[in-house]
Amino acid sequence: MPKGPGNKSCHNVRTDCTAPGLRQAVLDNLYYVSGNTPVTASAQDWYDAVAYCVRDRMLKAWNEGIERITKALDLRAVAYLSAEFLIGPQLGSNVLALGIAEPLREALATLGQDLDAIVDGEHEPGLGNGGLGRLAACYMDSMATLGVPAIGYGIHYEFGMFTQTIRDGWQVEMADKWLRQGFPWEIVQHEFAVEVGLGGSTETFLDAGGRLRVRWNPEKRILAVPHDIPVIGYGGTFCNVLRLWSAEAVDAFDFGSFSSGDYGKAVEEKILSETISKVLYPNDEPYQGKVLRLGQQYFFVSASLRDMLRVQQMLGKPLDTFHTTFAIQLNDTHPAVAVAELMRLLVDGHGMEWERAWAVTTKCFSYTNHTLLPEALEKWPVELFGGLLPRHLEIIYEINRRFLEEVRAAYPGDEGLAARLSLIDEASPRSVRMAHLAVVGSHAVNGVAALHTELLKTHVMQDFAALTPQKFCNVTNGVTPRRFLALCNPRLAACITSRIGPAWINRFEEEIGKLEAFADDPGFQAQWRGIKRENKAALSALAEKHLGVALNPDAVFDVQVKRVHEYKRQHLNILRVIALYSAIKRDPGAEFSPLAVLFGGKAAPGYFMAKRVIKLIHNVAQVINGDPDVGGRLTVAYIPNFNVRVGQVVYPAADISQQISLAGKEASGTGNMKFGINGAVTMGTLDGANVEMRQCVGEENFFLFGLTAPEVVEVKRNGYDPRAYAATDPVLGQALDMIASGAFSAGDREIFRPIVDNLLYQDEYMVLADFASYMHCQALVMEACRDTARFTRMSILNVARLGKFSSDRSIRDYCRDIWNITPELG
Ligand code: AZC
Repeated sequence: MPKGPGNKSCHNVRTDCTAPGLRQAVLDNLYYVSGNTPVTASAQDWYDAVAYCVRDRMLKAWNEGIERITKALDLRAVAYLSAEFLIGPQLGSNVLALGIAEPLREALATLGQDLDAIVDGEHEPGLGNGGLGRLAACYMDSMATLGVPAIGYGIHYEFGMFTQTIRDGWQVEMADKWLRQGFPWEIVQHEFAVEVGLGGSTETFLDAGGRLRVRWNPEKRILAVPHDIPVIGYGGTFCNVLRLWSAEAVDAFDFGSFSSGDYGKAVEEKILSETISKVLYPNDEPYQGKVLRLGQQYFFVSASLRDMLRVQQMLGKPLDTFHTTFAIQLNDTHPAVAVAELMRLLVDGHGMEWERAWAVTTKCFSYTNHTLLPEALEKWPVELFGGLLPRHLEIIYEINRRFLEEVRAAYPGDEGLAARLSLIDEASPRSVRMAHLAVVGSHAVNGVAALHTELLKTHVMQDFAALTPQKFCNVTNGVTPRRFLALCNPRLAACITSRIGPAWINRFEEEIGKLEAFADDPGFQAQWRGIKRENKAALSALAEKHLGVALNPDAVFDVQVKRVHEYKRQHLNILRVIALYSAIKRDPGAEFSPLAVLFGGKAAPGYFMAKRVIKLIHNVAQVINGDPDVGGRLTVAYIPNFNVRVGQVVYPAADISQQISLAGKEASGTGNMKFGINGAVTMGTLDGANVEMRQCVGEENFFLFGLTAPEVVEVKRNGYDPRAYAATDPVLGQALDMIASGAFSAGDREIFRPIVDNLLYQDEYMVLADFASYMHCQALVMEACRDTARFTRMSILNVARLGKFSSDRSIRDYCRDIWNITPELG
């Protein structure tokens, strides 16, 4: 185990990491922080007491981290700008990083408390939608573990991702009041609050030197208050900060209005201002052009850049070396307005010449694209944009004017090209293309998997790639092996450590391959299977408790957890389940190895089709689980409110991981990696990072099906007709008929008609085209699962060969190829 601060013998109640020292610290916190004794303390009081005790032990590294960034003149830090950070529960991962689980467990046991129960009781901050937000959190973990100085900048949403409840099979959204009980991990830094302007107009004036300058007079000002969350690296010695901004009124209370009896008006300003950071927009891929959303984006970006400039000035460094202090990563286009804001701050705020400011800006920024779906690329109507950010619109026009001048010089006469590359889409309504702003304002642009980057270069951003090929590069996503193996799967982690030692935890790519030597060892295999079975039993117990569904731990656990979206094709999965059900019904006596098919994931509240798919899955589950002919051999369950915490129970329990998006649609996927490193074998298409995972694990250890990305294009070009597939494949035809005829809706033929009609007449994501191949693959999976030794070997090799998919490797790639930073800890 790593040396945490606790291995030093020290008797300070805030730093001592021995069991007696931790016990005293918890008791002190209980008494002095929550005003309780062990007799009166509630579960929440115990949690807080333990959390503050753990936080204290992070503060040495934390303070050193802040000093590092604000004192070292020659240091380049990453500023990771992201509208989402899905950080997950904090207590367990911080205890792991500090290496104090054992003494803390012992200390709590002497107080009659169970560490695991306290860890399980945490309400996680759901400050992200899905993959993009969780990736940002994995990267924060890896940067701290590798010793890359970094600040994560984002939004302190009062309400995070909604809580999903299920009523009669339908998704019902509830507000996520994650702050209701307080959040012990954050430190509010009022002294670093900054004012952010919105709206208003611009004017020109001559400065003292006689130069024409522009001034923005915002109509409104909002206070951005930083909330700092420590992100400690594994080993407990290096700590970065996640700085999340909340919006407050500059003047929270208008005494004049109050005195004249207008109580509403007295607090109006407060209410309006706080709206900015009130709630996370719950749409993942398709964006919504809402003015509040642009307000949120600008709010956190402006506050963050001003925070960075404050550091630059504190260091006493000139502004034109700003890029040597910060490498600013734009996580998708959500923070792309930063390009215009930095130009405004340098040019308007500090009187820098445009060319110099532009050179600094483009050396600072780099941009990660996370999607190939055209509807997900943000575009803001010019009128809306200019109403909220009039000065930024002018700056974007000027950036565009200069940029198009270069384009026209390089490709004279090609006006079509200029129109395609322009930062402004001239189609009605005229709008600002945020992805174009991000590309033009950055020195590097990356996709998140090899296939995705290739498709970006050859399709979505073809013209930019031709113009500036040197900007484009790939950084395949990764996940942190700390949270997604060491923490969430302690049994497997201990088993791995017993064979290859503990170095895999922070040297996953280098070490985990050593496991391969044991892939055929019968003793090791038996141990491996035993652990998987225990993990499945743990998930079954949860399903029984919360859903009343009994899952057989001896069944194959086949899982699809992710946002519900048509391109991810949960409906393909449920069609397969229906086909398997029909096969059992046709011949109930035939042999059928037990299979549990599990789903989980949230749908955007306004996404009609996705919500209906959730309902369909529930209805199918009800029929199948209750059918005596099936006799429990096939079970279907929907795990509600999928989030990081639930994921930590689900990934370790899966035998089969469903990664079945239509090829060319999923940028990378990261759930695929989380399942894989917990020993699940992937059943998937050649999409996103699946392609590279398959290369690593070997094709014999991956269940492949479906069209490839070029084949998808080809079939579409020739005129894709989904009905032809339904007509010629009786298994598919029957599955669709069953849904249409009301077999899963008590005879109601209307409720699922939109799904069936959409599949038959449109099927944009080609579910029907891939169905037969999926069914064939299913048969191969079942056959492989029956051969336990073979399947266990596949499972072990999936873990052993996925070293590349550690987010540590991704961060090293960013450091080397994009940020030009050398990690301090390897
Ligand atoms: C996701 C992509 O869909 C997924 O393929 C990728 O693995 C992940 O980003 C991380 O790169 N995109 C989103 O989650 N997008 C939003 C807006 O949430």
